[in-house]
Amino acid sequence: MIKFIILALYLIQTVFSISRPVGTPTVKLIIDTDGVYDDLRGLTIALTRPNVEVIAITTVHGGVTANQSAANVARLLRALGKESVPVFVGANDSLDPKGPIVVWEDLFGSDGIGGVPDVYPKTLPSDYTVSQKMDAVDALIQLTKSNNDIVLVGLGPLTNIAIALRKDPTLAKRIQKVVIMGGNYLGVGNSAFNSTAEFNFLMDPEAAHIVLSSLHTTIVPWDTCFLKAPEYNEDVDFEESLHQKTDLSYFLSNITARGRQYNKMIGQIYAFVDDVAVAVAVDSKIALRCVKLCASVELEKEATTRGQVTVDWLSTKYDSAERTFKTITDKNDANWLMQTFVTEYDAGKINQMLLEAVKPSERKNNVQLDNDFSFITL
Ligand SMILES: [Ca+2]
Repeated sequence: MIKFIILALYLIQTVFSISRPVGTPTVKLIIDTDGVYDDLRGLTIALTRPNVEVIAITTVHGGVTANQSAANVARLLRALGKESVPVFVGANDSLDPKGPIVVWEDLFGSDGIGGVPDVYPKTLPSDYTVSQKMDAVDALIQLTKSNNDIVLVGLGPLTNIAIALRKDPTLAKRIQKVVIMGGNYLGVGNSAFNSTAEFNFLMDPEAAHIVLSSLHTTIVPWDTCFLKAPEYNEDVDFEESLHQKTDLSYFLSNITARGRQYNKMIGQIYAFVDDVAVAVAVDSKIALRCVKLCASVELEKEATTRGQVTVDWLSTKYDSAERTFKTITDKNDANWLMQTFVTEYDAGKINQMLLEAVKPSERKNNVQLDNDFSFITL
């Protein structure tokens, strides 16, 4: 009998070691996104890596509304045959309400993904109705209760995450790690107004402030994306994954065409942005160099720096060795927690991840190209 039990245990262990290779543990992600074209390219990494389980995708206002973001995500999930991944719609405005979103159509197109609804896979009315009934905020709270090892990725304004933290402060303790694409640490901005602020943080500075004063996060700041792109461009073709002869590559090429053209017009490289945050969440070794700094967010409404990340470069607010605030006053005044800013990343590995994502031979469940597929050029 004992021999039989030992044999059974050995067989069970053998089966599990075959089905899950040693050294590739599953990373459980929840991704909060405003669903514009660069978000979708980043999402393809998470949705196609063999060691990654996307528990949910939550959507937020940003480049487009949270509802449009959900429809864009639904379209991507159809392209990948991943319709089983649940999508939850969240906040459609910032904590300090700013009213209806004016979509930056020159960059995003009318829908945030290039305004090409008729190219593969065509936009369907059902894209707008397939999201879950539960609100994104409640989904963040509930899903982190039923999964204790969630890595949360923020690719848009941090409104949903901030509301969730306010509603349930214990959320901060339940999340294993938070990776954010947003903010800056050198004052490099990417908005026409408040030009020292990064778009996601500027869209909801109060939300960014709540998140940064509640959690130690890993931030992929805009400065890194902007400043490192010309250097990495020497060795990596940021658009290589968009020029493969596959359905997903064509889709990503089409939805990014307008944005790439706009970038070209302003003399900017269409480099990796949201892709970096997703890749770092999937594999922390993607972050080649980081700097740990106590940081907060400028909230002054009339300031030209509203939305910019304020950085305590001299560590006057926080003792990094002791991981404590130096004075009670500082804690009460600002609560500047230490954040990890990614300052260099492995562009080659991210490119490889994207190539593997778009190549059918590298993944299962590939979908077939529509007969009426067309490649657009702007
Ligand atoms: Ca985004």
